[in-house]
Amino acid sequence: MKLYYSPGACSLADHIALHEAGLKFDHEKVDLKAKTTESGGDFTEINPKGYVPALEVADGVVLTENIAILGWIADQKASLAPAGDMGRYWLLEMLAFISTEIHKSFKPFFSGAGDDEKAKAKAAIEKRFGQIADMMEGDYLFGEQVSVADAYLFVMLLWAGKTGVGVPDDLAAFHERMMARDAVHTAMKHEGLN
Ligand SMILES: N[C@@H](CCC(=O)N[C@@H](CS)C(=O)NCC(=O)O)C(=O)O
Repeated sequence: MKLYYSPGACSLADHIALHEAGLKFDHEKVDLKAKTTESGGDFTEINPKGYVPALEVADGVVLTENIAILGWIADQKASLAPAGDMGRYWLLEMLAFISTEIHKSFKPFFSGAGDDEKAKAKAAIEKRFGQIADMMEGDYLFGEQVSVADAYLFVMLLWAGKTGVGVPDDLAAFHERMMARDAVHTAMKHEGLN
């Protein structure tokens, strides 16, 4: 199994989740501008969409999209999703919310947009952070057990720190809890982010 990633990008969520799941995997860094892999390969042959994350789960079987990859990782370790008949759907609901309402809203900060667009994005993300803080059921999104969605939310909070997006106190405390986890430390160290 191999994770294609870029340091500090959304692929960090998958990187953390793979460690939380205790899975063995290789990593390969991707140059997102050149669309090349660290070993000199053409990344668009791995993921024709040209973005990370991509997870090669078996020879020639490549899964892309955070929602799908994080869902797959949760299927490898049951505790990384909420329990019960509806657990899988609560997880998908949360991953979709983070992906479409938070992750994508950061685009103006990374695409050289003007101040107006950035201010609108900041307000939109802060509103969503307020909503997700209200959804937290305990130390983590679904209670006392970390889930793959927590890894995704953690990366969004890292980006908030870099872009000046405000974070409610509950999420700042969650960020600190996540920073203390071995899986987070290991993934960040590997990506050169410590
Ligand atoms: N729809 C994708 C988007 C992934 C994405 O936004 N990847 C960014 C890094 S966080 C990227 O690789 N951007 C480079 C590019 O699009 O060329 C997903 O949710 O996984």
